[in-house]
Amino acid sequence: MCLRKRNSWNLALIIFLFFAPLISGIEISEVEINPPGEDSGNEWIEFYSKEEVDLRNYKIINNDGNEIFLEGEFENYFVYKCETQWLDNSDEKVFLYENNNLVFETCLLEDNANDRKTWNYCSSWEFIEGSEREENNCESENKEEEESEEIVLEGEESFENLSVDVFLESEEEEEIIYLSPQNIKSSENTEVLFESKNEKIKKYAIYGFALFCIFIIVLLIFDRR
Ligand SMILES: [Ca+2]
Ligand SMILES: [Ca+2]
Ligand SMILES: [Ca+2]
Repeated sequence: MCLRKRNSWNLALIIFLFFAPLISGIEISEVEINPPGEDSGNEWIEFYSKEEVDLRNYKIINNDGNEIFLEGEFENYFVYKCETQWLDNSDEKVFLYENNNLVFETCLLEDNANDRKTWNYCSSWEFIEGSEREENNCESENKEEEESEEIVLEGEESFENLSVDVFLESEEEEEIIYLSPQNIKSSENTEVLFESKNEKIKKYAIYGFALFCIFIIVLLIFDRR
């Protein structure tokens, strides 16, 4: 029993160690490899994490294999300023490790612009205007938002058009119901049938009354005899 429990704990630990790097929430969100002017001391790497992260177990490695150990705690955005020239302006890449497990890596970076444009990560990497310690202003995400807004607006418009069409059609149908010759015919037919029924009832009443009178007369004749 005890052995089975220990095996279960070992299995859970193995699964956790296997998936731990995948469930790490921290990511490299922006990189400035070629800031305006002098690069040395002005390059920076922005990190993003929704949850609070202790950076003690994290390190970054560039494409030349140079390591920098991180420290401190942060939530949302954190920017690491390189003390020296650490990021090349071409054929560069930044790897993020937690306990020697690779948890994130950038695309291959190149920047010959020597301006405030930086590499931003959203659903993919984009070379756009920098947003240090702020949410990235990715064009792809803006497009997606605009497209989804357009779809919603189109949907609303088509629904409004549809509802107006249905309303108009229903109004037309109502008119047709009141004005159609068939309807007029059917109402006439109903009146004719109603009249003929009344006439029949009247006739039966007259016949009944006549028979009743004949019956009374016959009774009187037999009574006199
Ligand atoms: Ca550089
Ligand atoms: Ca520069
Ligand atoms: Ca940013």
